[in-house]
Amino acid sequence: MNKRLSKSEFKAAIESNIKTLYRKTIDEATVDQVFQAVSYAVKDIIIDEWIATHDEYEKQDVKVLYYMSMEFLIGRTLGNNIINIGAIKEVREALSELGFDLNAVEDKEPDPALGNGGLGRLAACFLDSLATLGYPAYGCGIRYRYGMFKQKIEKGYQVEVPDEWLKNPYPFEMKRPEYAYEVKFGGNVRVEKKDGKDVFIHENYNSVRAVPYDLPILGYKNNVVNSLRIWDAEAITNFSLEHFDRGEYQMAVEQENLARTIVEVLYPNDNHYAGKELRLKQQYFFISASIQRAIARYKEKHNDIKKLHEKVVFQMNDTHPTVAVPELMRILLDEEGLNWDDAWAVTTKTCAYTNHTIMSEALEKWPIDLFSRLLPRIYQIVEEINRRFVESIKKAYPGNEEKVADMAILYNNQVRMAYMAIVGSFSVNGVARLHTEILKKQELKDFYLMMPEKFNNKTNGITQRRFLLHANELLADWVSKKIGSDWICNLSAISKLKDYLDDEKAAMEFMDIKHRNKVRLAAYIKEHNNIEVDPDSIFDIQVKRLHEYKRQLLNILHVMYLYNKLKDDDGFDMYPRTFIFGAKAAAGYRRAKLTIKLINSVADVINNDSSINGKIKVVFIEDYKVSNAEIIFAAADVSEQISTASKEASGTGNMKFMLNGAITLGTMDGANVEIVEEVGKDNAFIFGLSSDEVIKYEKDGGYDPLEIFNKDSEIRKVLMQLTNGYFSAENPGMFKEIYDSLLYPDEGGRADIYFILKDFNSYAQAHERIDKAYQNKKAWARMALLQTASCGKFSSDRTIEEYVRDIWHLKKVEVKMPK
Ligand code: 26Q
Repeated sequence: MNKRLSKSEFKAAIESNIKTLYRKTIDEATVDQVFQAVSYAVKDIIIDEWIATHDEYEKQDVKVLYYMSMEFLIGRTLGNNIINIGAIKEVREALSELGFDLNAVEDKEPDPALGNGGLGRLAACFLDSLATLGYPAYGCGIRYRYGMFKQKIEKGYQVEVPDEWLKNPYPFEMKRPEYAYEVKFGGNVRVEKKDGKDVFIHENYNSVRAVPYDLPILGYKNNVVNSLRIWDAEAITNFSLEHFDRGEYQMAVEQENLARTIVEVLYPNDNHYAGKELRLKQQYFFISASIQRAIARYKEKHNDIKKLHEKVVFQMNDTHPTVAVPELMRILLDEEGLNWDDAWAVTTKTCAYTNHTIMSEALEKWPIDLFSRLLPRIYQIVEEINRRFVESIKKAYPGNEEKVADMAILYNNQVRMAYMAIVGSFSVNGVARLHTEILKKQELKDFYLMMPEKFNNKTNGITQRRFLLHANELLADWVSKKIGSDWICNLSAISKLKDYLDDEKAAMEFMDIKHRNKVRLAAYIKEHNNIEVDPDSIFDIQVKRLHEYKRQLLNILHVMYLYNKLKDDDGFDMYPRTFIFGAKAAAGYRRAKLTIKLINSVADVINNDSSINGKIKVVFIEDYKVSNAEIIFAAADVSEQISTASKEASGTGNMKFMLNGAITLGTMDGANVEIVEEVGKDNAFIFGLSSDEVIKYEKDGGYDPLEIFNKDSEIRKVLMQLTNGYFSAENPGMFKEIYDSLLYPDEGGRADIYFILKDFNSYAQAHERIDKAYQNKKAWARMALLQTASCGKFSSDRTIEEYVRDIWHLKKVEVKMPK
C-alpha cells in the first residue's frame, strides 16, 4: 500500500488543508469544511495511485473497456474511498481526536445522483468491481449540473427540488481541459469529389466544446484507480466585442445556450422513453466526445486503425449510447479514410450492447425528421447501415416483406435504436437469465434467429463492498470474525457461513445485529418522518423507483386489506408489521405520483388509529437515494420484489436485501428466479402468475378483473375505499383514476394490465406465511442467515468476470507502489 498515512499524519493533513482552504484553524472549522479537508487529504493519497495505474496501462499497452452510460449513480464516495485505501481506522481516530465524527463528516458529502435507478447504480457497481479486479476501464458519461431531483413530500404529494450537487466544489473531480473535443450539431452535409472519392463536408452547424472531468474509481486495497470520465459542455465562441456588430452575435448567444442546456439536467424518467430533442443532444454529445478521445488515445501508440478492436471495447449501457455505432463509423470513414466494409468490420468488433428492458414504452424510437435534422451526417450513415441490413434480411428471407418491416432499423419514420444497437454490436446481452430467455424467445426473436451467436446472458450483480462492508459495518465485522474477510473480494466465500446455520448462538447474534440496524433505521424514521416505529415489528420494505409494473400499488392495497381485517374481524390477529416504502416517481408520471399520495394517505389514517394497537405502521421514506439505501437494506426483514412477472429485467435491490439477510417476498421475475434457486424455494415467499402466464394473457386475453371484483368482497371493499373517501375525506374522488385503471379497459383495451387483482390473493397468502414464519424466531433467524450465506453469486465481481471472459477479453493489471 502506498504512502500509508498514520493517524497523526492524517491529523496534520486535515489541519493543514483547513488552513490553506479556509484560513482557519481546526477549532473554527465547520463540519462542511472538515469534509472538504478530509477529502483533499484522501485525494492526495489517491493521486499517486491514479498516476501509477495509468502508467501501468500505458506500459503494458492494455486493452481498455469504455463503459458508455447516460447514468452513473455512484453515491457518496468519501467513505468508500477511505475504506478502499485501507485507512478507515486511522481517519476515524484522527477525526475523533480533532473533535469530529466520521459519519457526520461523511453526511456532508452531496450524494452524486447522476442516475435514475437500477441501470445507473449497476454502472456504478461495475466500476467498483472493475477497479477491484484490476481491469483497465473508463466509465464515460455526462457531468449533469443537476442530478436526480431531491424528493420532498408535502401534504402527501411528491415535490421535486433541484439537486445542486455542484454548489460547493466537488473535491474528488479533476477537470481535464487538455482532452477537450468539439461536438457538432445541425447544419447540412455537402458532398464533394476529391481524387474520385466522395468527401462529406459538414457545414452551418452549431457546436460545443466537450470538456472532461475525471472522478477516481478506487479498487479495494489494490492501488488501482480507474476513472469515471464525465463530460461538461462549454461554449466554443466566447462573447467578444468584435462579434457584437455582426450576425455572429446571435451565433455566440446560441452556442452559449447550447452548452449550458446540454448538460443542465438528468432526465428523471426511468424505464420510459420521451422523445425529447435535448435528450438526443445529450446522447450524441457524450458519445462523440468519448469516442474521439478513445481513438486519439489509441492512435498515440498504434497506427493501424483497423485493429482498434484489439485495444478498445465500447459497452453500451442500454440503447441510450447507441449513436456510438454511427459515430464510430463516421470517424473511421470521414476522418480515418477507411472504406465502408473495413469501417463496419472494426465497428462491429468494437461495440457491444446490454438490454435492460422489454417494456415497449421504454424502447427508444427517434422520429427521423428530428434525428436527421440534429445529426445530418450521422443520419446518412444510419441510412446506409439500414440499407445494407435490409438487403441482408432479404437475402436470408427471400420474399418475406414482413421480416423487413419487423426488423428494419428505419421504419415508420422512426430510428429504432435497439435494432441499430443489435446490428452494430458483436454482443447483445440481457441482465438475468429469465430476461435473456424472454428476449430470445419473444421480444428480439427475429434477431436471435438471424444472429444467435450475438446473444448471451449476464446476470446482474452488486458490490458487497458498498452494500455490506460500508453499509452494514456491524454485520460485515461479524461475518469477518466468523469466516475471515475473503468475502470482501470473493463473495462466494460467504457460503462458509452455512456452517453456522444450525448454531443457535450465531443465529441469535445475527438477529441481534439485524435488530440494531432496525433501531438505526427507526431513529432515521423518527428524525425524518416523526413517526415512532417498533424495531421488534417486522420491517417489510419496498424501495425502488415508482413504476406501475413494480406494483407498489399491490403492496399498499394489501396494507388496506390488512387494516380492514384488523378493524372488521375480531378473530383476526397479526404480528406487528412496519411497511416501509421509498420511491421517486418521474416528474411527469401522473399515476405514479398519485400512488405516492395514496401511500401517504393510507399511512396517515393507519398510523393515527389507536384502535389497532400499533399492529401496522406505514412509512414513506422521503428522497430514497444511495446514501439512505445503505441504512434501509441493513434493517430489512422482508424484501418486497413484486413486479408483474416478465416486466422486471433483473432488479438489483433484491440482491442488496439478500446480502443483508432479508427474505424475498416476490414473483418469479428477473433475478428473483436465480435468488430462489440459490436459497431454495422454501426460503423465499413466492407468489403470483409466472411470466409465461402473464405473456399468455397479454397475447390471448382471458383476464377480467371485474370478475374478481364481483366475487371477492374483501378486494371489493379495498377498491371501494379508493372512491368513497375513506383515506381521502377531503377529496373522495382523489384516487378514482387508480380505481378505474384496475377495473376498466385503458386505451389499449385492457384493464389492470399489471395483474394486481389477479395476483392479490396469492400475495395475501404469501404475507400470511411470513406472519407465521416470523413467529418462529429460530427458524426465521436460520432463514435470514441463509440469505446472506447464499448470495455469493450476486456479486458484481462475478458479473464482471463473465463480461471479461465472454465479451471484453481484458487482462488484469497489477499496480505496485513504492513502499
Ligand atoms: C430513455 C429515453 C429518454 C429518457 C430516459 C430514458 C431512460 C432512462 C433510464 C430509460 C430507461 C432508464 C432506466 C432503466 C433501468 O434502470 N432499468 C433497470 O436496469 C436494471 C439494471 O440492469 C435492472 O435491474 C432493472 O430490472 C431494470 O428495470
